[in-house]
Amino acid sequence: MANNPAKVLLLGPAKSGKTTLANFLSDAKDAIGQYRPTVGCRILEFQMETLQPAHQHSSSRTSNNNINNSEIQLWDCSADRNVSNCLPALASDAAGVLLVYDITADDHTTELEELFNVWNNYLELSPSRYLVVARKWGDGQPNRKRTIKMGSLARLSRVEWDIDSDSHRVHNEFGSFMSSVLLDMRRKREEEEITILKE
Ligand SMILES: Nc1nc2c(ncn2[C@@H]2O[C@H](COP(=O)(O)OP(=O)(O)OP(=O)(O)O)[C@@H](O)[C@H]2O)c(=O)[nH]1
Ligand SMILES: [Mg+2]
Repeated sequence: MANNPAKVLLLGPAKSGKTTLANFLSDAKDAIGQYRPTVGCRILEFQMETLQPAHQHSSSRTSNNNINNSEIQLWDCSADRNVSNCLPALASDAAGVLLVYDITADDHTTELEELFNVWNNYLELSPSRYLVVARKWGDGQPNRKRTIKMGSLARLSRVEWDIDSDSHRVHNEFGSFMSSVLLDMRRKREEEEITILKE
């Protein structure tokens, strides 16, 4: 039975590079272009290879990892505050979240933390389903205050992604994140099935 696509939200302040990143990850043409603020939400669907361990009830003690072709749905959300009116609908059934900010922007980590605190109420996801993505491009220098302003984001995994100069690593790290999200989803589904069977 085919699984539904894994829905991943891209959230973050305006001009943090969400759309550029979404285009890059989904292999959309012209990933980097002129700035056009996103209105509402764009959905990009694509397939990617993810690593899934063999079924956990397998009798084999060696870990046979399977390469799966997984359906991913990126929801590239506008930073516009009007979007928060539709927050419950956007948050519904999300499997993972990329929290994106521009590493050179002074105020972005504060904004990102505020966004996280608001969305997290609706999402009810474990910290492993989030990835904080510090976007880098050109020769902009990181905001020096960023480490002391991570606040509640500090307990989430964080990566620095420059798609211009390190595209291979970005793809690999996104693949690892999605593999762990999909594994966690599968575990949760199996736990739910066991609970139903016990009832
Ligand atoms: N060269 C380069 N420029 C980038 C990159 N990411 C973002 N930019 C620049 O930053 C601008 C804004 O990026 P977007 O991806 O549109 O930002 P956004 O977060 O989607 O913005 P909103 O839709 O307003 O929330 C782009 O048009 C580019 O000029 C990148 O990886 N490389
Ligand atoms: Mg955008």
